[in-house]
Amino acid sequence: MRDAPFNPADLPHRRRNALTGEWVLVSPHRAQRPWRGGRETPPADSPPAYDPACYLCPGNERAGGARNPHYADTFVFTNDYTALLPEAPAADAPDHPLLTLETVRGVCRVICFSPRHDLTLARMDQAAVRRVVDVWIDQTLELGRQWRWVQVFENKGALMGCSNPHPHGQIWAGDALPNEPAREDAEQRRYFTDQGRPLLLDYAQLELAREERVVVQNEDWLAVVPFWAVWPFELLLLPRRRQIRRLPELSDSERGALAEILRRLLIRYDNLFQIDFPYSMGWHGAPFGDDGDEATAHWQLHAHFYPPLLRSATIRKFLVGYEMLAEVQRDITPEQAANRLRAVAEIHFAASPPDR
Ligand code: H2U
Ligand code: ZN
Repeated sequence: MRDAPFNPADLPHRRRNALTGEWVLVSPHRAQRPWRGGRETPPADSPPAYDPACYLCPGNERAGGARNPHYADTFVFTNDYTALLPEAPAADAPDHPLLTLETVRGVCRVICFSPRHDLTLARMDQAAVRRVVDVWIDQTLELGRQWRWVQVFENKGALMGCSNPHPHGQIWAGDALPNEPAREDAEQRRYFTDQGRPLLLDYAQLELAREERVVVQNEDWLAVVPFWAVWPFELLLLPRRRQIRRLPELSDSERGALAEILRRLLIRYDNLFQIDFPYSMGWHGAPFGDDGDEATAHWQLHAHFYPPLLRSATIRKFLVGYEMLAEVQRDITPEQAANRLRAVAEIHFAASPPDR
């Protein structure tokens, strides 16, 4: 045993997340362990195309009394329960270094992806997904004029704590740089200083050359289960051709290619366990306010997809115990997860079979 070569597909090891500097414990030998824990209830029947009780459907009333317009494709509004407020007085200087606190200002918005209550991004056609891409870009451009960090994200599925199946995402924009992008900023900057190239542009080339973890690709984008993935079927979506610091820098054809690859990867997600696959996804790009090419030379735009499911539609992964107290851990390797996502079709399982 001692002389056998180390095989990371069989033996415990740790991988370093090059984007955050954090380590993940990988325990592939454990993937076959029996499961006696809880099961999620199987997903309910598909919702109606219009739900009179839904606060996101066209024409309906929201909390606080505002009424949605009869929108035809996308619709953006200020969150009625906003987590950030645009105006706040400056906080007093902390009176003890252990009790540090600062004022934060910002805005929260909700984006309806479609007037149809029963759709998801995976079930929308490419033109409709492209309209969502355009809204993400327009909102990022507008909010980036005022706020340092613009977080575009989608929380999908009851498993992710999403309250409503109506296809929607959110944007929170504020004047602070939050933890995750702050770590990514530091690690990308460090790599750029050492290597002279953006970390994620090098990473995209490396993954395209190795092919082990690539799930989908087109002329402008690739999606991989990252080498350092924590969530079983986590994906990282990256530009492959050139440095793109933020969403608004995408060309028309890169936007179209983005809509195409998004649909393909989300259909694969749904097909994996034949359900509307739950996840949190969101975009990271260079913070605003760091202007000039030099200040953002280390940044590459990317999206993260974090799905909570482990090995079936009903078994979810929890980050608890060792993971809360020591470090995060996964069982199946990222390479095995990429194989499984590559093995499923790119035609949605719910799509009716073609006429013959
Ligand atoms: P989820 O994506 O987590 O389900 O959140 C939907 C958002 O919609 C949530 O942030 C907001 C909630 O505050 N909301 C409104 O803005 N108006 C409403 O009438 C209900 C929910
Ligand atoms: Zn609805």
